[in-house]
Amino acid sequence: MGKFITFEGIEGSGKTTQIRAMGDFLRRRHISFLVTEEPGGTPLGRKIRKILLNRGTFELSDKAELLLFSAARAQHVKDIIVPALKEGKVILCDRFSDATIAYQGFGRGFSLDFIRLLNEFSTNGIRPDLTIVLDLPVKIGVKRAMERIFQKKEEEPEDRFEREHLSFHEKIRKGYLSLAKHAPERFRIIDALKDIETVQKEVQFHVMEFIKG
Ligand code: Z5A
Repeated sequence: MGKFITFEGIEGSGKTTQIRAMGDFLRRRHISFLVTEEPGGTPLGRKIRKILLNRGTFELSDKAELLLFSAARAQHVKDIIVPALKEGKVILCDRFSDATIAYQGFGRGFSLDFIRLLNEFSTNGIRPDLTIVLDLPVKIGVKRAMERIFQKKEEEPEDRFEREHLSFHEKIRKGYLSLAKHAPERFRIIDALKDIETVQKEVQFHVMEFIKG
């Protein structure tokens, strides 16, 4: 079986940057890996991602949002995660079921028990083996994310969540730290305020320690 590693954190915490660097590191060591993301990772997931992250012209209810993330995850697990695990790959996944607990549970206020049940249903009980949380103050994370969005200059920017109040992002950060506190065997928290190279060294350390196991 492969190894399922997820990267979590508030927006702009550096997940994409670190996953890319970790992929390069594994490639140089000839370790077979797969990079994927949620929402996304499959053709259906990418369509759902557009609905969820672009501002759009219609309102999305909190319930519809929760179910769309779950629908994308169900397809992602079936088409991408399970086959890659069977092939023995190391999976580097940008967000997974913990994101739903953090955003829709701690952030939007849905029952955590209900979300856990929904997560079990959409994942068939598949959970990450290791979860890296990149932690930093929300003001800095949102600033980094907005700068990246402006740099990209997309016609339909993926900024629906970044436009939430800072208090929403504070709840997400607290949510991740609470999840990590309750499952220290799976979570590793990294201070994402440090420079990119220092963060990368810490990510490498935890990932390689886990892989060598
Ligand atoms: N969401 C949800 O609500 N429920 C769910 O179940 C799931 C997701 C799965 C999409 O996630 C949104 O969906 C997300 C939660 C919600 N909310 N939002 N927005 P996403 O992962 O696709 O989007 P994101 O979190 O906004 O990703 P991001 O903005 O791309 O952030 P990132 O990947 O963590 O950061 P980055 O792109 O690597 O870095 C951002 C910028 O900071 C970039 O210019 C870097 O060069 C810079 N950077 C990175 N690291 C550093 C350090 N260490 N120092 C200085 N600058 C840095």
